[in-house]
Amino acid sequence: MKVFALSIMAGRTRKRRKEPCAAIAVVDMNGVSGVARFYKTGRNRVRVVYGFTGLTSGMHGFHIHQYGDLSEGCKSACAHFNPSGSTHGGPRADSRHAGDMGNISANSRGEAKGSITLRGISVSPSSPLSVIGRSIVIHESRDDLGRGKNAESLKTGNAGRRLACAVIGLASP
Ligand SMILES: [Cu+2]
Ligand SMILES: [Zn+2]
Repeated sequence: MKVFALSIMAGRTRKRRKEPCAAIAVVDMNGVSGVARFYKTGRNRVRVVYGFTGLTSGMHGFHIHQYGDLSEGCKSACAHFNPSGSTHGGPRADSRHAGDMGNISANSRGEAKGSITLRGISVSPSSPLSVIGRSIVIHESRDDLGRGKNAESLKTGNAGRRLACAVIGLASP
């Protein structure tokens, strides 16, 4: 009976154990702060869990940009991470940059919390789709997800100025 109870408990523990966080980006810039954590959920599938404060209320474009180079602020992170050479889109669109994460939505207190699952990226450092060493950028304006009917929409989603950014690094286990 004792053994039976213990094995049930062990099973529960296993079920509840979370996948370790593989990568992390810590934002602290222009009054915006918070963290985005990256979890592997499948082959080239990653779940991003984020929480930020210090935003203006409303929608803000949220992307993985190509480089983790912040030597000139968020500008030197360059364009959206786009290993497939596609046009810009929303996170669930067929045609999208791998780094397109859509928008985060901040409440009246300037807090944005949520999660999103992305296809076409990896948290394995050796993968050509790896996001390690790249950066996340939070924009001033809403990302139109490529539906803005102009050239810029298919490049940047017209998300405007780069408010804050952070390098994506390996998370400590
Ligand atoms: Cu961006
Ligand atoms: Zn994009």
